[in-house]
Amino acid sequence: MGGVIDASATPASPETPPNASFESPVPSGRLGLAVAPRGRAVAWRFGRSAGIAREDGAFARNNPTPAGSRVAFIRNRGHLRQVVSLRPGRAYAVSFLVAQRLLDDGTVDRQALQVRIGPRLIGDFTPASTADGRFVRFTSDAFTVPDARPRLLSINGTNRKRGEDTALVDQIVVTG
Ligand SMILES: [Ca+2]
Repeated sequence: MGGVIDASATPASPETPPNASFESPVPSGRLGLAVAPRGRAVAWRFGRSAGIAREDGAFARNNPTPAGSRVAFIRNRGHLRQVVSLRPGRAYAVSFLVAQRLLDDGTVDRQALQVRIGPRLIGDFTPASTADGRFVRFTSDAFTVPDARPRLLSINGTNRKRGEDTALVDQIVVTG
């Protein structure tokens, strides 16, 4: 399973899920992290080691936020999910901006992520570890669904190399 990473690709006719840029809520506190926030405006459901990071907070301050001032973080085996409605028979892909967390000492994390629609794997990749912490666009494998039933879109941390690993995600769109 692959998907491609291409910084120049612009998604065609994107469908944007609510809170796709993770601007809500604004994390408070010294760390600037909202761990597994809940609520209507949040739209996403997070596992307990995932949530929203403020641009000047502990997890995102060395990565230039590409859209707005907040991003999602997926630490270790954390995940985020949202139910999406898709039309049967149409070719879709999931696309988002992603970066490995750049730490204060200049080292870069190597979190690997899996992207799924329901149980189906549509992307399994390790985002590029960029020295300047910039985000690149990931686009999943194309997929179709057989019926109009709502489906769970999820991005899951794998923490394959163990230790401490965090990836940052922003601007999720479903193209089709
Ligand atoms: Ca954002």
